[in-house]
Amino acid sequence: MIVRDLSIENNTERRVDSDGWTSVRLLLKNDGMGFSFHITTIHAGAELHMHYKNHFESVYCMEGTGSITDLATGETHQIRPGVMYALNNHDKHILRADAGGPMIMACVFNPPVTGKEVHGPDGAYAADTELEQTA
Ligand code: 9YT
Repeated sequence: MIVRDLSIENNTERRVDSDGWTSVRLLLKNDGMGFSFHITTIHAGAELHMHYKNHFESVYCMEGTGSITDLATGETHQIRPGVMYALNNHDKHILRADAGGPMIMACVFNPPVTGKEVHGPDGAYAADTELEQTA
């Protein structure tokens, strides 16, 4: 069994700070679960352009409000606590947190994130090359 406390892991190398977001990666690839699990804070007013070409991601909003735009359809969905979105088609998207405060999200990635990934210029995380080599 693995038991971890966000308030403790927030002060370890599991915490990643990037442009517009902070994430604590509570489960990573080396935990052997087949997915990674993150608690991510989208900073107030941030607008993030993302495209996880190499991963599926599901996100559940726990706190805060904002929106997500599906760039394939142009459709914008409001996000508030209780709303989940799943990027089941590696959907290119824009995630925005309202200016009034941050959004706090629980995120799952398949395949799991390995560690310190931040977005490349294309909005993606690199593929897990170890996986590709063994596939
Ligand atoms: C909401 C969202 O896009 N989460 C992505 C996970 C986070 N940026 C991370 O831990 O890499």
